[in-house]
Amino acid sequence: MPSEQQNDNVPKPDLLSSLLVARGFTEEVLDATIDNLPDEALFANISTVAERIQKAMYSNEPMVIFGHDDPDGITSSYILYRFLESCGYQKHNYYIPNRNLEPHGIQAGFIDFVKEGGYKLVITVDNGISAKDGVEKLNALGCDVIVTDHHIVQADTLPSAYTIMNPQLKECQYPFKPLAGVGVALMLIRYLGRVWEHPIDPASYFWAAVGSIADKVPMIGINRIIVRHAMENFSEVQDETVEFLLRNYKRMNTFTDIFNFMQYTARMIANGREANGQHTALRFILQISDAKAKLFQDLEKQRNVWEGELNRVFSFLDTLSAGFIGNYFVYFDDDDVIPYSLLGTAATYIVNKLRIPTIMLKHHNGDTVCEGRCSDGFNIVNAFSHCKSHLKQFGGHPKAAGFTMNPAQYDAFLECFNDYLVQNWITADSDEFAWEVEVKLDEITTDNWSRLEVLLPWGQMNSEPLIKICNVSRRRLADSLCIDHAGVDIPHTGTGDAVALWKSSGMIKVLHWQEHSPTH
Ligand SMILES: [Mn+2]
Repeated sequence: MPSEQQNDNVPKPDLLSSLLVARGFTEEVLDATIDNLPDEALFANISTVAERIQKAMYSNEPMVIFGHDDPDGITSSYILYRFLESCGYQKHNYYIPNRNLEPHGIQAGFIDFVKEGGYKLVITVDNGISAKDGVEKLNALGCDVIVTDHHIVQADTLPSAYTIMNPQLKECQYPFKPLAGVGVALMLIRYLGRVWEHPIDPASYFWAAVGSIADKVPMIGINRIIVRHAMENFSEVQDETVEFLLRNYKRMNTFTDIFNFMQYTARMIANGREANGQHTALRFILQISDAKAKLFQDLEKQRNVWEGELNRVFSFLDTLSAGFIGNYFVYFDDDDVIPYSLLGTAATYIVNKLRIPTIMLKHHNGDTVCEGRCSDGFNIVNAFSHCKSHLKQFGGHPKAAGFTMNPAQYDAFLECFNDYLVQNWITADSDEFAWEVEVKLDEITTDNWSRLEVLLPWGQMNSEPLIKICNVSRRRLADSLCIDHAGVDIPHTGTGDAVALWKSSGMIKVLHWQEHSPTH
């Protein structure tokens, strides 16, 4: 550190405390552990869920977990499947619908699967809360359906399921609502483990962390406790898949490395969609024999293709949004530039860039499909709810939602959506670089900088700290910290103020540079 010597006696500002204050966090937030988790019995209907699963297990009923083809859905399916297996269940299976082949929800392919397999019980994870028609069809086959989900509850599409576990249910007393689908699945197996006196695999927390990070849930409250627990106990996790993935991964020394590894795992299992309810990523995680390596190769190959696609789409979006001025962003992908499975990712990219509500639409299987994303200050699922008379089906969260609509409804929808925006979205002239803490360079020490790692995991409502470093030159900044090359370029001469993101215990990414005028 450059000025440490002359300033040895001057107390350094406590960056961490300043950030905690800026975020409205108390010290207790940082100290919370899984011992502080609320009682899962507070979930509405959870004892009914447990009794029905127990009945199925005791009478050896064929049962199937109906998941979802994203990392949240895959990890949800996995931890429930593994837990039941560890309890000695022998007749359970899973089905992961492929969004490229079938619309969202319980569709004909799955209903045939249940019929042919003679399944008497279906447990949905990370979906099902609006599968009214699908559940009706399954019931007609004599099959009970337990819905576990975290998406918003809509009265008119609520299924007549055997029972429903969802923190969003009005009658649900569980105090923390924004769990991921895998968070709900984790609370279910924690409850089952407790009432059946059967231990749950500690690796379940790792997978719950991966699914929660991937689903971009707010990284506060219970979500933070789950991920933090998984990070702090990472070295003790005994899991074939984690061990396998680590063999191909760099050394891990810090919590930032563990967090990055979780994100890497999420990106890996975001691939693998197959037909007939199969999924390469779930097969990879479940596989314990040599076949695991082959499945990993398949996923890796798909990830490379996917990342190539992603880069192509991102550079298209850069062109599309260059110089854009407006309150919100609508793009209809008439030319089929963006694959359906990347529509949500594309919308997120625009939101991060322009910080305005964004919807991306395209034709898909005869319908118009849409993915919407937004940042704080707007609620996209409420916007879709406002327009629901024009939609076939919609669902999601305040910051990420999607819908399906009859193409003929496009103009009417857009008018309705616009009405909602005009009334509910005020584009604040917000300073993009609203830093949380302002410091001078010599107030940063290795110590107070690396301590910020206790704020991990990053996510919605707890992002990487944004710090303004005043009156600094490029050389002095580079003497103290590594500068991430992906940030803005800082001139080699002169001084200025840097608005920078905390990237790791020794690294900074400068987002904005304000040069001091030379006359100063
Ligand atoms: Mn989810």
